[in-house]
Amino acid sequence: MKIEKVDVLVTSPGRNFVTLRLTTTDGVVGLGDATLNGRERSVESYLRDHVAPLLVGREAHDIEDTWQYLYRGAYWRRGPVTMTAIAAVDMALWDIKGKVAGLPVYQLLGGRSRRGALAYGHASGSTLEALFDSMRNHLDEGFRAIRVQTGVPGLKKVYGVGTDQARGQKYDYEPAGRTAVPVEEGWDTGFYVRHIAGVFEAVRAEFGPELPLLHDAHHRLTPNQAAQVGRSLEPHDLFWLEDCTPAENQEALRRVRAMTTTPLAIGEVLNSVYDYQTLITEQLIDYVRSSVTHGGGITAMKKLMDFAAVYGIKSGFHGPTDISPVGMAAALHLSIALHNFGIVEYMKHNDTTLEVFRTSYTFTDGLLDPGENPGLGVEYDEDLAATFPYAPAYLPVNRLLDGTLHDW
Ligand code: CS2
Ligand code: MG
Repeated sequence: MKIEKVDVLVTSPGRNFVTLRLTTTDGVVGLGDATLNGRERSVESYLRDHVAPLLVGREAHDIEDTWQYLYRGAYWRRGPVTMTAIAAVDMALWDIKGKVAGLPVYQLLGGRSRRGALAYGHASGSTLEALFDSMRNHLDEGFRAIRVQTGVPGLKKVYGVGTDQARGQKYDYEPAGRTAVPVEEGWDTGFYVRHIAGVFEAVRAEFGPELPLLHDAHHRLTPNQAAQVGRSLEPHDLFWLEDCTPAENQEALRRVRAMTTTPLAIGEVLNSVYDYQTLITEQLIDYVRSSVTHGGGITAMKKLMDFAAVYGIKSGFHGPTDISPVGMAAALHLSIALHNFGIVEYMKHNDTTLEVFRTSYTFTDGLLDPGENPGLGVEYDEDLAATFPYAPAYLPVNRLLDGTLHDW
């Protein structure tokens, strides 16, 4: 069974997505997610101009060899564009293999290790009152673990804090702004460091000691600041503190790790096992945050998680709305199969996205399940998708209040 046709579909049903569709000589269709938020066209070109011509005529069943062919064969390795493109091919081939076998992909990865994958939702509010409202909405929706982000006094807007919604309304936001150039936000780490422990103290007082709480610091802290924040959060027993320092410096985590027992998660901007080598062998983190979409696909993420398992490190795959439902499904098949699963992020896609991408995964009592459909279990409505044309959108840029460009 050969790969016969390669389509790269760039559309915007609810937000921008890049979808790879492979069709085999037997007419089996496989889907892969190739969305790289704010840099969508680069992956589209990589796939269309440099990968598609190499795929036509290849054996569709040879997933490992195709992965190595695209990774080693290209000479140029790693990086978000390359790894997202390879991931999309990998996912589509697993989708095809599952459909041919008549099995959901998780069965091909070793079968089920748990009843469902614990998912965390995103609660946020510009004030404590709005945050509590958002948390109650999430609890009502069935979430059993919640990420908490808030406004910071003195700062106009903070990334990851959605527009406050009245109780009962759907909480939804698209972090990428549809503007010609990125929106710029102002930041002061001191304001944040002085504020954050009080937020979690108030949350624990309101919601009790048991609810798993997560928090994302978005690469904004120095190792010392991260250690200080981690220590100040210890009494509030976080499930994890995410991306406390810029992720590319693995050694920075040594100091943070030595100073605090708050569990650490890192990696949504990392895309290969080599980015984790020090983090894993020195046990500097507790959770791997990469997505299947940006981490080279199911094949690569399974190997990364098997390496992490040796050191007792668990998965916490990135699952924001800029991972398409295809990427989300791939993450769920892997999450159900892995022994060292920890948690998975789940920012529900909006209705428009879910009309175009028809999914078979379910969310019940706080647990996600990939479903039993053969393959990844996602169908793409090309005609409907074509009615939502791509429009450039950017993530915001973060500057200190004096104008210096800052990490985020
Ligand atoms: C965030 C994301 O989900 C998360 O933890 O960090 O909002 C992230 O910034 C975006 O997915 C980037 O595209
Ligand atoms: Mg994050």
